[in-house]
Amino acid sequence: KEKARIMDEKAMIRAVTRISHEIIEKNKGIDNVVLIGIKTRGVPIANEIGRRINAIEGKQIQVGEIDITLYRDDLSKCELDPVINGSKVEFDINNKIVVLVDDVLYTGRTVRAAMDALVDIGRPKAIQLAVLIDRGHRELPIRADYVGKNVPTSKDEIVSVNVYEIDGQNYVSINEK
Ligand code: 3GP
Ligand code: 5GP
Ligand code: MG
Repeated sequence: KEKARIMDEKAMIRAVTRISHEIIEKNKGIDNVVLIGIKTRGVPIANEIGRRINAIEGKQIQVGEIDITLYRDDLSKCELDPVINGSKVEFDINNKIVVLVDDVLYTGRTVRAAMDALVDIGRPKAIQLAVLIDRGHRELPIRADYVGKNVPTSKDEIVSVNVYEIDGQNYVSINEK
């Protein structure tokens, strides 16, 4: 059940545009930078950041994707264990600045698993993290370098991120579990 719309399409576009500029500024250009979206909704967000960076810088940034699946090993506790399910990174990440992109940052366990997968396929110069929404409740010492919107939530709430490519609309809402 929807409780509140926290971002409309315009707000999402502005946030993604700002993050794109921040990635370029922090890294003094994008010559050594690649983007990797975390499935599912991190991928269209990474692609959109990529399109914006290409338009701003006038050159192509490489975009890959990584699939982290959440295994529910204890249904009663709803504990989710993120495992690496696959990746589509068709370029070398050695000595690159890899910007991981996800829709929502919560416990940080998915990002930790993604970093595990990355160091298995190469040795990045650095790993940075961009998320559309940071909803708090971290369980690991992980933070994002680029945040679309900080959204304080209770653990009973769900942040519903809708992206055009998957959901047919662009907006973010807070829903009751
Ligand atoms: P995503 O793959 O697009 O990120 O975790 C699987 C899906 O469930 C995610 O889609 C996410 O959108 C959605 N989801 C909604 N609320 C939660 C939550 O509280 N925890 C997790 N792990 N996923 C959630
Ligand atoms: P983590 O808890 O590992 O940080 O997040 C787990 C995964 O589920 C991430 O891909 C994250 O995007 C997603 N996720 C966690 N909480 C939410 C939420 O409230 N809404 C949505 N849409 N995704 C979430
Ligand atoms: Mg996600």
